[in-house]
Amino acid sequence: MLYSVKMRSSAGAPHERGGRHISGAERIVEGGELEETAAAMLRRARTHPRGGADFINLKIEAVNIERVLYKPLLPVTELSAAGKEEGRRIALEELVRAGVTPRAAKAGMEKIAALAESIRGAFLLDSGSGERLDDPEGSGVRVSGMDCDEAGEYLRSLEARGLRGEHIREALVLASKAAGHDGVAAELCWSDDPGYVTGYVASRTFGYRRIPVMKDLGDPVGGRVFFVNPGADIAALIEYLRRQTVLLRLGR
Ligand code: WAQ
Ligand code: MG
Repeated sequence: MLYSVKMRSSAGAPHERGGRHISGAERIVEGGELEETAAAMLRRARTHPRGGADFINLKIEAVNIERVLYKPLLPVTELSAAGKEEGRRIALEELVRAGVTPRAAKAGMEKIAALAESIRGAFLLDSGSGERLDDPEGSGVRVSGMDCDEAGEYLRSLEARGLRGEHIREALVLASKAAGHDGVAAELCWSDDPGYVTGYVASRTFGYRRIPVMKDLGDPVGGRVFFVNPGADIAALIEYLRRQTVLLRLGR
């Protein structure tokens, strides 16, 4: 039996009553891993760099195994950039190489760069025109319902290359799920953690292309953009990103 385990934590009040978001996490695990997984999430909520949580919501649901899709984890490539300007220039080049028009790539970059504070989800932009496709007043599309299968093998392969930590694991799983949908041409992302300046461009064709600097150290604003192929069924894509359970595997 597989279970989805989701945690979200906040300070001051629960999220729905205006509390400040502290951290969130989700995993899909076997029954035997439930306790360990839940304990690790509680620890994370209580000792997060953004502060300790006053409210922790932990939700555990059985997953219908017949509805699970399996997709490949994207291969990871590390690019180099000396600073934020170079990082962003490289990201634009990578997006264009993945089939996004220069105009849409620029629009996506500006969407994130113009945020006064981070929003919860990802912008969906047309990969040709750069027009926003999700609710223009909304806080973006939140991707959920994914984890990696055979996590040990996957983690060891990344760690062997010096790539460790929750940021990479979570971002690679999210990017791999999104790239597994035919409607997604590419993704642009950088972290909202003030101390974490790394970002990436991901696509099915070129994989997860890691860019070491995408913003200034201390900047608490990050974001995500999915560039959507013209003609894609937007409602179906949003449903896939939000709710379809996807397990990511090495190489297949
Ligand atoms: N679905 C959609 N958008 C999301 C989600 C989600 N589940 N989680 C976060 N976002 C959006 C939201 O706007 C955040 O502000 C923004 O993305 C950044 O989220 O070393 O840490 O979780 O290879 O801060 C990338 C580099 C790290 C990792 C990304 O993103 C590496 C990161 P964060
Ligand atoms: Mg973050």
